Amino acid sequence: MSTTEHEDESATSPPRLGVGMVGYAFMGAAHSQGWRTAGRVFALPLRPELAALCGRDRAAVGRAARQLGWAAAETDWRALIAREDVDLVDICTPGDSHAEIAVAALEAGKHVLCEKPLANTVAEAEAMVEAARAARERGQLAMVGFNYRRVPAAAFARQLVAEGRLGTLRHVRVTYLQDWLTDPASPLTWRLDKSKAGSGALGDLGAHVVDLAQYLTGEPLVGVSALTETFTTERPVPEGSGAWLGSTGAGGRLGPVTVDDAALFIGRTASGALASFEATRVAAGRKNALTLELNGSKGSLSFDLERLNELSFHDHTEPAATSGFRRILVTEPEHPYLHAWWPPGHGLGYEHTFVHQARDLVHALASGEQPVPTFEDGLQVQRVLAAVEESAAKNSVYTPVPQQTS
Ligand code: SOE
Repeated sequence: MSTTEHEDESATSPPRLGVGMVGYAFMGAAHSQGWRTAGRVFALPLRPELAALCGRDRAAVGRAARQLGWAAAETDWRALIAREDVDLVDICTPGDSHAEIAVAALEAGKHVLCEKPLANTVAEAEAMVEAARAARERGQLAMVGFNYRRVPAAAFARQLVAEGRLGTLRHVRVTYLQDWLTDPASPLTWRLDKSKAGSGALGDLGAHVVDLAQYLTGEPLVGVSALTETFTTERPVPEGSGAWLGSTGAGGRLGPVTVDDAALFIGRTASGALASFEATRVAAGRKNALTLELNGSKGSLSFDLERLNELSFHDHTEPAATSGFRRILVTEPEHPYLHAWWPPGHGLGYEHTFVHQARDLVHALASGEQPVPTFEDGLQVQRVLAAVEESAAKNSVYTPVPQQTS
């Protein structure tokens, strides 16, 4: 890794930023990685300290704290946010507790990072935005964790769009495909329970791609039309919870799945580009396939999360005979975040997005500038998800009818 980030550092250590985190499963582990690593790679104006980790099970949270590098463990999130050594509360719990914890933490004077989706409902997200606005007046900051904005290739794609290299945008084409629910015997975890998760593939994966589409285009989605489906309506009730997607051994009892397995929707951006989205957790063979293509009057971009060090770019202003999609290896020091990492060609991965997220947030906290994505951005995504659900519920699908021959 490059040493240049550290060369400017003065001998004195930067002031500490005490982080307290609620939740320690998949996202908690990913955020921990970010907090642990950011200050070792980037020269940060504040020194993140992993002060305390919170979870309900005393033994399990103690084990997780030791494994993930947290100094202390708490079993009550209210005790966590009351701690004097915690300046920022990082929320990595299922969506049903985001609003309550975030609002309480902001009211207690803490900064907040909240994992996506911001909340389970628009009403909750609105309350969070209100609390964040009031806290902003007091100098506290809040950010939502859409980590894929921090893939260097995605951040670079945003730069190219903002510079006008694509011209007027016409198409936004996005998919986010996973397959961990393909097997009907896959257990009924919290991610399949509407009261906990808000929605299924829609909120879990669709939220990411809606945010990414809005971030890359710089425009909100202004209208959507959707189909959703739950292919497996009952699944075995799990006997224990697993570290990643909760897939530990399941018992014989079946319980109802109350969320979508898949969501398909189309939409329009504010400037009139047509957008299409597909989010599913039952696309056999697709592990974490987030693909994105933008087509504009001057060029196109395409990206695949399973090849996240690459970005394909077609410059339509070049002579037709030699133009075409070029693969850009996004590992140069000029690319976003890459100056602090490895020499060109030595790529990054999924976990680095959380390091970049922690880095950007620390810089914002030190400068007092509002970090992005804001809670307002999270609310906008939530509104799109709600519109998708409303459209799908109306099921306004037209049946092809044979032409009348007289
Ligand atoms: C599960 O589908 C999941 O962990 C999502 O919840 C994350 O947000 C995504 O980054 C990876 O997949």
